[in-house]
Formats: sequence, C-alpha cells, structure tokens
Amino acid sequence: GLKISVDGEEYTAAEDMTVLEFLRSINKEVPNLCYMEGVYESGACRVCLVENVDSGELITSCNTPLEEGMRIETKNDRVRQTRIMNLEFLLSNHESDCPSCVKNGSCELRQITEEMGIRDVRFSGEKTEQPVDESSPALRRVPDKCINCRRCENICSDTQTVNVLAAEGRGFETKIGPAYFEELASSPCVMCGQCAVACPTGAIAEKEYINEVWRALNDSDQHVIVQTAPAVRVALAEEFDQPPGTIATGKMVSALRIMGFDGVFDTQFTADLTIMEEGTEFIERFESGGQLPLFTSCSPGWIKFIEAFYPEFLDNVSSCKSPQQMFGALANSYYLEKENLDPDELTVVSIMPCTAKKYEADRPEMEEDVDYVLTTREFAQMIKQQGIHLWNLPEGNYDKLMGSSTGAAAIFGTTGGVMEAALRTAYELITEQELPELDFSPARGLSEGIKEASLELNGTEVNIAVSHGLGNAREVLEAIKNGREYHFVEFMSCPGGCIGGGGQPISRESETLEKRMKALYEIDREKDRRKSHENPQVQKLYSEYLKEAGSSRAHELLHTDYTT
Ligand code: HC1
Repeated sequence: GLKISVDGEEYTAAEDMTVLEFLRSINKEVPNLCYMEGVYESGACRVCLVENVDSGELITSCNTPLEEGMRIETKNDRVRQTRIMNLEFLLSNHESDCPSCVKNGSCELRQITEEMGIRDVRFSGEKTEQPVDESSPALRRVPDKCINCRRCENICSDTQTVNVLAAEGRGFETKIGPAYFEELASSPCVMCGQCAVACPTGAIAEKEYINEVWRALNDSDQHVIVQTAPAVRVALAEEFDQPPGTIATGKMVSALRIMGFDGVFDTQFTADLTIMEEGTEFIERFESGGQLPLFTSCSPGWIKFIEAFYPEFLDNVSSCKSPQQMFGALANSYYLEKENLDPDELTVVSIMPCTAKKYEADRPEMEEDVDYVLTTREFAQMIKQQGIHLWNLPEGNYDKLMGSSTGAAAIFGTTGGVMEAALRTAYELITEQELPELDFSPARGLSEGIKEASLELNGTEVNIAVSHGLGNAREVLEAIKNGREYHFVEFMSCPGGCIGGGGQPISRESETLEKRMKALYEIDREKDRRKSHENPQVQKLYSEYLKEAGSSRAHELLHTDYTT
C-alpha cells in the first residue's frame, strides 16, 4: 500500500485511487460539484481542492491520482477560503431564483453553499445571458443556471454517445449546449433526461405538466384517468424519506384516488399486453424467416436514437407501441366504449420514470393516445402540494379493467426484464411446454452493459442480447453490422433501464439502482401469476375486443411505424 499523511495523521492506502476516493474511504468528505462517482471527474468546478503540503499547491482531489508519500491538508484556512472563493465565483454568475427553481429541493449548488456557510457573495460582475430553451416537449434548458461542470456533457456524449450537449468557447465565454446553440428540438437529443439527473443545478430539467394536470382534475367535465409505470412504484418513496427499493404500489394508488383521478390503472397491464403482441411478432418472424434480430420498442429514447443514428435497422424494430401508448390507445377505445364516454371528455395521464415518454406521447403518429406525462418527480411534487402524507395512506388497489398484471410486467422496469418476460411467454407458446425455471438470470443485473445468452427453442439455438445505456446500444448495433447474429435484442436508453430513468428521484448513492431493481424482482416473485399470457384481464381483452394477438384490430390500435 501507499503511505499517505492527511491532516497530520498517517494512513496506508490502496493503489489506483484518486485523492478524493481515498479521502472518502477514510471518512473525510470533500465538497464537490463536477464529480460523479464512478463515472466522471474533471476538476472543472475547483471546489474539491486540498493542499499538497510538499509542493505547496492546491490540487483538485477528484482527478489527482494518489501517490506514495503524499502529504495532504484538507481543512486548513487556505483550503477553506479558496473553496469558498471558487464557490462564490460560481454563484456570482448563477441565476439565483432558488425558491422557484425546479431543482430547489435537489440542487447541489444550493446544498454546498449552505454547508460552506456562505451568506454573502463578494463578487458581482458581468453575467452571461442566454435564452431559456423551451423547444423540447420533454426537457427545459435554463443555460444561465449552468455552472459548466460538464456532467451533462459527459453523460450525453460518453455514456449515451448522443453528443448533443457539449462545451463551446473558453473561460467566461464557455457555454454548454447543442452544436451552434441550436434549440434542443432541432438537435438529435433523444430526450432520455440523463442530463437532468446529472445536472447539479436547475440548468436542465424535465418540462413540467403539473398545472395542466391539476386543471384537468379540477374540470368537472373531464373524466381523468391515470396509468403508472413499473419503475415508479420502487422509487417514489425516496421523495418521502424512505430508502430506495421501498415498494409503494398501494400507497401510490391511494394518493392518486385522493388527488381525484376517476380511474387508476397500471401500465403493467399493457406491459403484459405488449408481451403478447411482441411475442407473437417474434414467433412469426422466427418461424417464417422474417427480419431478425427483433429489437424491442418500448423505450422512446432508444427509438429516437435508432431513427437518428441507425435508420438502416428500423425494420428490425418491433412494430409494437410501448405499454404507455398501448394503454392510451385502449383508453381511447375499449375504455371509452365501456364507460360510455365521449372522446372529448377523457383525459389520459401517465406517470413515468422517463422524460422521453413526454416526447413519445407527443409523436404525431400517436398523439391521440396520452394527454399528459408526468415524471416520478413531478408526481411526488403533486402529492406534496395536496398535503398528502403518502406514508400514512392505506394500501389501495388499481381499477379492475386495466389494472391487473403479472410478475413479468413488473420486471419491465429493469434492464433485462422485457427479455425475461418475453421469453417466459415465447417459450411456452413455441414449445407448448411449461417453462421449468422462470427466473432467467443471464438477462439480470446492472454491472454488464451488454448481456448475452443462448437458449434452445424447438431445436433451434436462439441468441439474445440485452443492452442498457445508448453507448451500449451503439456497440450492439456495430457488432450486428460486423456479423454478430442475434435473434432478439432488448434495448433500454437509460443505464439500468427504467429504474434509472431521467424522471426518477435524484439520488447520488451508488446502491440506489440495485435496490430499485431488487424491489421489482420482489414484486415479480410475490405475484400469483408471473407470465404475461396468464393475465386474465388480458385474456378477457382479447376475447371481448381484440380477438387474438396480432389481429387486425390489435394492429390498428397497438402497433405503429417509425420515421427516419
Ligand atoms: Fe418503462 Fe415501459 S418499462 S418503458 O422502462 O415498457 O418509462 O417503468 O412504463 O411504456 O410497462 C418507462 C418503466 C414503462 C412502457 C412499461
């Protein structure tokens, strides 16, 4: 190990660490803004400074490697004063409308300013002035709140390989944004919202539709119904001081009823339906020599990505709408008929862990399906606005008609889940035998960005892959171009799948995704039925309304096509 001295005390350290990682390991937290654990360090914010006693220099701890014999001071007055000064520089060019900022509750700049005890900003000089960008249906950019930490750039360019957010200019003139400062809507932004999760301030966040939804709920002429995505129920509780992975399904349903929704439904119902349609599509392609591999289509950021960057693969994408859009289409047909409602009287709201779902609902080919999409964060806001104590509520139940789901649908919310759910059904439909083991472990887990497996279906070896994060999607597509043969591939835009969506509660803890994932597998395990084709309400929908999977009615309502 390395011999290191910190604030006059001797330590032995492991090799290959940065100074910041080491300081954290000995329980000395260092304030920082541009650093993202395990992902990114740039030294750009200069808030994590410590003193190298031997060189006399102040060094950025996040990107300086630990070296043998280093002597470090973390709390002398020079360190403290310089950190404060650097923060004041950032604050002097930051739009400080904190009380009304979308990130008020989760702003790291605000939190660090408080921790450092800054009560006065000594510098007031020139400020950069850039227009707010409202062009995107999913995201809103307020460049004057940007502190140039580059976290969004790193996520957008390195992790997602979308390369929309990047820095231009130097020094005071440095600005982060799409190339030539065009609007987000004219850029190839896929609206995954990973930038909004990464941003330590309110410089980029979801576009909110809270007021529109309150207006609909308060309009006595409107029948307002809501659907909730799988990953919301295992993250919402974090906004109410519960640990990640707390399952909030029943309390969430109760809150929605108190808020005044006329029907509370589950996107998991249409996730089961998606498996029926997509499974049927796979079997058709598989048995009749159709275009393979089949790519999943439920993650709208992924759809925008393939449309923008790999249009040559669009025939591989399943024609199934996502569960969100399938629900919207059924709400505006099946449900409308059952309830004897006029189309103008119905408002359909979705609660999603995803910012790109706002964009999906806005796509011209299916804009009739869903009216408003709220993120998990917006939903939590609304619960708080009504003074509802989520944790004191009883466990509510979804409405019957489109509220029941199997375990297969719950795991849609984590990477690998759609594949596992599809295999549970496809195996039984193709082989006409019962699947001996439901848990499909090769598709599970967060540590690998691309997971692969092979299984036998009626004597044919089927190769599958599961990819999460768009950089990994790019890698899979390049591999296919170079001859890799798969039959079925699941793609999710966000690292971790929907549990890590751009609309989820913001957490800087490394275990959060793991805990949300485990909670979804727990929901699956606890369900009486764990295969989509065994969902009785889905069976009823087919017998009453759609006839069979892949029918012309099903195609009309539940399938779509893509644009280049
Ligand atoms: Fe997802 Fe999906 S799982 S895309 O990750 O297929 O957003 O949660 O709702 O539509 O069901 C998101 C989650 C979600 C859809 C389903």
